[in-house]
Amino acid sequence: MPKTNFIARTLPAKLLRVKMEQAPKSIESTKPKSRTMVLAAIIVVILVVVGVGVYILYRPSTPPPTGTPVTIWDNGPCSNDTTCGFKNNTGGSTLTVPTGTTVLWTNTGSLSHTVTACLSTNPGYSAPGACPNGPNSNTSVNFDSGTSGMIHGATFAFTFNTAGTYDYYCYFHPWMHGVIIVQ
Ligand SMILES: [Cu+2]
Repeated sequence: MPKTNFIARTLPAKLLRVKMEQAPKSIESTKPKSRTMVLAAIIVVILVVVGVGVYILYRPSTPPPTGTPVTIWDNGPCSNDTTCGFKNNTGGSTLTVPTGTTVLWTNTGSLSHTVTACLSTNPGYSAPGACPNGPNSNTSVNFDSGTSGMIHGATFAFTFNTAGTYDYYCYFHPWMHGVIIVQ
């Protein structure tokens, strides 16, 4: 009787010990592998992010266009000439430059705008108020940024090689006026 008792008590204990010894082994053998994989993935992600960052910082970029600046601005709605327009460095809408000057318009507003010379062949010329002074006297000089419009941050450059007075407007907002006087 005591013998069978001994076996009955010790066998489950032995089995339990074996199970307890095996269980941690199987966990320990899988953990380092998954940790290594996660670490490798993190390192790859970091390398990719750093690589892209270095590329963006040091890639050869095209130089920004240069010229005498004119700002295209708006206060949102652009419903009349007090909420949007063209202005030079001194705040006026008329810019006087010597012959051969490149003028660079930059749209700082939130809306799309255009720089369109007052010539009867240009789109929007006949819109009420677009060109109150009529067409420019020198009809051979034309500049137009296009009816697709200049979005925020877009620039448009034109070099004035012929003396004269050049009125222009915005195709979308014909009450936006500017003048370039080339001397
Ligand atoms: Cu406009």
